[in-house]
Parts: sequence; structure tokens; C-alpha cells
Amino acid sequence: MRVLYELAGAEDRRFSPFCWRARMALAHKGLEAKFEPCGFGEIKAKVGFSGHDRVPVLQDGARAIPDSWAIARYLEDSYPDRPSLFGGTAGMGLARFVNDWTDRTVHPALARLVTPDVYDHVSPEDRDYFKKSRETRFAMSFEQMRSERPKHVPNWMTALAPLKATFEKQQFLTGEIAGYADYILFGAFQWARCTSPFQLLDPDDPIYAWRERMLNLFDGLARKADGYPV
Ligand SMILES: N[C@@H](CCC(=O)N[C@@H](CS)C(=O)NCC(=O)O)C(=O)O
Repeated sequence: MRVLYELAGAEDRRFSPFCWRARMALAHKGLEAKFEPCGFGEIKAKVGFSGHDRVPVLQDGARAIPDSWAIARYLEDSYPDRPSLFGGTAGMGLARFVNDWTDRTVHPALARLVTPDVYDHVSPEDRDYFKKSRETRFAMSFEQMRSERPKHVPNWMTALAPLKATFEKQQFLTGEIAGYADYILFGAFQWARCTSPFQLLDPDDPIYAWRERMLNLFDGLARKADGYPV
């Protein structure tokens, strides 16, 4: 039995960018799993058995794998007969870069725009924790963050510039078929889509068209999730 422990917000909304990476990777491999919801306050109790205090954690039989990157590596190594996530060692090396770039550049730029909206979708019992931890992280209140949002849009557009250039020329980061590098990046957009009505992309942006293609994958897996179709 395979179980993916995922972050869940109010009304069971699944918005974690890292959990979306793992969800898309499982779908790419054609592997079934049970998706176990964890509120922020439940994570330690539910995934403590793995020695980790963050989600996603994948349990596959007797194995427990924490961390989205480790999960992707595990799936690739354990299910080599299924479609490849990386397309070989060179692809894996480049996906590693996309992982770090997304964590260090895309997420921080996006967090400035959507974090107060994420708060609106956090479970009531997790709201105090979320507000306190995020307001401390950004050293400002959510009210201030909302009012400063327009100031941070140019930084977001700058971060996206290389993607725009790439998607003018190819369908996916990994070429003609989506691969794990796309799922890493897509997790960020899905985090926003599931929580924020803020329009991040113009419909004529090539990144918008890529996001549409990603939303269509696996019978619209990500499109079916509760969110804002912006
Ligand atoms: N490097 C980890 C990061 C996982 C992570 O930060 N997960 C968040 C959910 S989006 C979490 O568990 N946060 C717990 C908290 O903020 O208390 C990965 O790629 O899986």
C-alpha cells in the first residue's frame, strides 16, 4: 500500500507546492496512492515515524521517504519500467538545478505575492501558527504584505523571464513530454492556483500556455483540485 502524506488546509484543500511535485511524479509513473491529509498541526504526529517533520512523505510498503526530491529519486530508481521522470542522469542533474532554482528564486518571489491569500485557506486550527510563523519570516503583517504586493510584481516577472523565453520555443522544460523538472516548477503555480485569486500571468504569456498544458495532464489531475482559475 502506497500513502502520500500531504499538507491539507481548510475544506481539505491541498496546496503544498512540494506535495504537488510528488503527486505529479506518482501520476507520471502511473502509480496509485492514498493521499493522506495533514494539517500543519498534525504533521509531526502523522509523519514522525519517518524521522521528518515536513511533508510530503511517501510510504511505500515498509519504506518511508521524506522530501519531494528524494521521493522523485526513489520513484525513478524503484520503478524503472515506468515512464522516466528525469530521462537519464543528465536530465536528473538539470532537474536538480530546477529544484534549487525553484526553491530559492521562484518560491520566495511568489510567496511575497500569495502568502496572505494562503492564510485564507489554512484550517482554522492552524491559522494562528501560520500567521505568526509567516509574519515573522517576512517581518511584516499580512495587511502590509497585501498592500505591498504591487511593489513585488516586477521581481516576479524578472524571475520568470528565462521561462518565458523557453516556452516560446518548446512545450515543456523537458522538451516534448513533461518531466520532473516541469512538476517542480508547476508545484509553485499550483500552490498559487489553489490559494490565490491574484492573476500571476497574462493569458498571452507562453508560461500561461505551459501552465494550461500542465493542468491538462493526467486527465486534468491538477485542474480538478479546488482553486482559482486565474
Ligand atoms: N524540502 C522539502 C520541503 C518540504 C516543506 O517545506 N513542506 C512544507 C509544506 S509546503 C511543510 O511541511 N511545512 C511545515 C510547516 O511549515 O510547519 C521538500 O522538498 O519536500
